[in-house]
Amino acid sequence: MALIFDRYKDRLATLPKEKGWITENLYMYQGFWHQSSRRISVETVMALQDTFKAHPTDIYLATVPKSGTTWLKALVFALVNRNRYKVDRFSTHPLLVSSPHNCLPFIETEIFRNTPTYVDSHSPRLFAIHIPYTSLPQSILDSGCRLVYLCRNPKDVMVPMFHFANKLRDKSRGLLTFEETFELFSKGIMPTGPYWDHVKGYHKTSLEHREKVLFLTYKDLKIDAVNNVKRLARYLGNPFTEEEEAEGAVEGIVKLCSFENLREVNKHGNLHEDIPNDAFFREGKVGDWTNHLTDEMSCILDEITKEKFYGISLGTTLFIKWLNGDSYVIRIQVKLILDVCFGQ
Ligand code: PAP
Repeated sequence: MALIFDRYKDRLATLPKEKGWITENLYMYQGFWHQSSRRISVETVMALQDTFKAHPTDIYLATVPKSGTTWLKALVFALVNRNRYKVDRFSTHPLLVSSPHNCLPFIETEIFRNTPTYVDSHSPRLFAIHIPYTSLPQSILDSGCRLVYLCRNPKDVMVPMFHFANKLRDKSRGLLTFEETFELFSKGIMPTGPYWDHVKGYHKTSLEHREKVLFLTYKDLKIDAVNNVKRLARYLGNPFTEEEEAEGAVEGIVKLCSFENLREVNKHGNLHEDIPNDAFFREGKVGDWTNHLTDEMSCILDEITKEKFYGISLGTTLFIKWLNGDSYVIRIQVKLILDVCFGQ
């Protein structure tokens, strides 16, 4: 790790910085804030941009941190590997003994291994990323591979990020207060933030090139996991057969990856950088922000969200409508703003 950090230290020194959540500082690179000297960091983004080679069969799961990454990792790992790890024999399933983060790694953390799994893993290669769309390595953009984006209400992203950061922060720096967190988040200052710009990058591509990005929301997954897992499977070119559906394969995967089940499996042990496995499981609900944000904070975030999303959605909607005369896109846009601003 030290070698990679050292390679980019001169570039790091030129970047604007701000107060960090977990690490001391966040650095602005290509319009987004990143941590430094950690596995998921600005140095990793630079290193991947310089060296990473994507394959057309790759699958990338992209999220703003705390949007449901762990859940999406589990679902996609279970569905893509369902012939290898049968739905009727879950007792031997890797997700029953290991964290979803071990089963399906972040590409950012792979670069630090002696033999990254992307060097010799079989197809399709599955990776998660927190990298904003506009900072993705060019080879991912050019390869024709598939991306799945999971979006969560910003207020429901800020709250888990607040708890997670305070768990991981160096205690000598003191804990973040909720007010400080709100201030940073609403200014867009969080790891891989601004939240809104991250969502917009992937959302825009999902409208313009539906084959490139499947855009899902945490709330939709919560409301109807079965149909969204089927949708995921179709998008990934691996739809469930009628026989599988009749045997309850989809329900089996949803159950295996449920919050309760994964939380139980991950009660103990640590991931890299001494992050406890259980730090990725807190409430697992839609709308827990109502227990944390004041009405005023909620209104401010709703205003920012409306302003940020309305601008692009209108432009993109008109563009797409002009292309294919399709009112479906308008419905998706309105739904996105409603879900993301007011979804509980
Ligand atoms: P990451 O981006 O750092 O990997 P991520 O998994 O996105 O973290 O965030 C954890 C959130 O997902 C937690 O939300 P909460 O704090 O609001 O509860 C966690 O509880 C939630 N989560 C984890 N697994 C599941 C699951 N199986 N179903 C629903 N939510 C889940």
